[in-house]
Amino acid sequence: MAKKLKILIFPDPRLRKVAKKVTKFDKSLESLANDMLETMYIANGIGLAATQVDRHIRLIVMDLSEERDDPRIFINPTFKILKNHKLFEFEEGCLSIPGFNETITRPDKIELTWQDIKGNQHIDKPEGLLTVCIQHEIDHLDGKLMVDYISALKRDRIRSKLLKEYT
Ligand code: GNR
Ligand code: NI
Repeated sequence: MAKKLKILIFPDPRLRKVAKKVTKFDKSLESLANDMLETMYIANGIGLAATQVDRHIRLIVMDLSEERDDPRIFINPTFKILKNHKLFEFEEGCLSIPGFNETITRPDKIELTWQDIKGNQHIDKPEGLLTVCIQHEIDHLDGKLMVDYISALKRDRIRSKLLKEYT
């Protein structure tokens, strides 16, 4: 049975750890991915990185569908920014920074490489929200957060509010 995991909240230092590559595609990986999907659905998120549940491996789950019936798993994801990209602004939210949305600028054209739950390799040029979300999630795996793109003043305000609310 899938289990709900605890999501770390900024400024928890564990959100700054860099995740390690997945090398074993076994039942325990599948079980963690299912627990992360369950956790993401309960939290009404569109994506979740393993870092956010204090598991420091390169695993991401996502569901961008309105119906919440299109679970996707990305393992060891990497991307290249395409030469013809433009910069694109999008208002992002983060389950580890609850209650704060920030407009973040990212490249809009990438080539994405990842492995599935069986370890099979995939490559694609995603469109739209997937492009934004996968960059947000890969940032988590690298210990990076949305608030790293905004001013230190705003970031410190968010930090103190969340510390008061969650600790
Ligand atoms: O649920 C989420 N929504 C979202 C909206 C815009 C850009 C990125 C995201 S990801 C976020 C869930 C989350 O924190 N993933 O790490
Ligand atoms: Ni996030």
